[in-house]
Amino acid sequence: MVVQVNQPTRHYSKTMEGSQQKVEANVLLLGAESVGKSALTVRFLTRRFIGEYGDIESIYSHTDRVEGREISFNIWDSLCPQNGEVEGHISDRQLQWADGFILVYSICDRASFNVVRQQVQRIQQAKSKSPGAHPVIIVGNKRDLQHRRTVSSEEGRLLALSTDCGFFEISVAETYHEVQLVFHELLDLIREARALKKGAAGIKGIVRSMSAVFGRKRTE
Ligand SMILES: Nc1nc2c(ncn2[C@@H]2O[C@H](COP(=O)(O)OP(=O)(O)OP(=O)(O)O)[C@@H](O)[C@H]2O)c(=O)[nH]1
Ligand SMILES: [Mg+2]
Repeated sequence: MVVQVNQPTRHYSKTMEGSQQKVEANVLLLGAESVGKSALTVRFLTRRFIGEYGDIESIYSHTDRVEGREISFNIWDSLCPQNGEVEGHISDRQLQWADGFILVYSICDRASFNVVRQQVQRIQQAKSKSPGAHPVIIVGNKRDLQHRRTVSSEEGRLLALSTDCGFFEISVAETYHEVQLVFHELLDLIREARALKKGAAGIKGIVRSMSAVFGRKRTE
C-alpha cells in the first residue's frame, strides 16, 4: 500500500507494545541523491531489485512478521534535496514523525558520506532534547561496486561508533537478506528506545509518589 507524503496523519499513530498488540514503527530513509534509498525501500517491500526508481517521495506501509509478532512498518522514502532546500536538510516534521532513521550513503560517493555525517549531527541535536528517542542506522550501500569505492568500511564503522549508531555495509542490488537485517535491527533499537522511555516515565512516577508520601509525613 502506498501513501503519499502530502496526506499525513491518523494512519501513523503508534500502538502500545503488548504481547498481542501490533507494533508500529515509522522509519525515515535519508541520504544524498542516488545512494539507493528507493532501491532499499523497494527491496524490503517486494524483495526485488528493479534498477530504476524515479524520483517519487512516498510513505509506504508494510506488515512483516518478526519473531512471531506482527510489525507494521511505515517507511518514508525521502527525496534529497527536498523542495529546493539544502542537501541533507531534515525537516522538523520528519524528525517528529520518525521513530527511527536509516541514513544511506554510497561507498563510491564521498560527498554522500559527508551528507550522512551532517544528518547524524542534525538528528543528535534533536535527540539531545529527548534522549534515546531517535535510533539511527547508517548504511553504506553499493558494496558490489568495490572497484569504485571511495569510502572505506572503517570510516563508516568509525562514524557509527562515534555517534552511537548502528552500521551496515550492504549491496541492495545483490541481496535481500542484508536489507531485511537493517530494518529488523532498527526495529530492535526502536523497541529498546520505547522500553527505556517507558521505564524512565515509570521511575519518575515512583519518585513523584514517594515525595508525595514523604512530603505529607513531614507536615503531619
Ligand atoms: N550497483 C548498485 N547500484 C545500486 C545499488 N542500489 C541502488 N543502485 C542504483 O543507484 C541508482 C539510484 O538508486 P535510487 O534507489 O533511485 O536512489 P535514491 O537514493 O532513492 O535517489 P533519489 O530518490 O533520487 O534521492 C539506481 O540506478 C539504482 O539502480 C546497489 O546496491 N548497487
Ligand atoms: Mg529515491
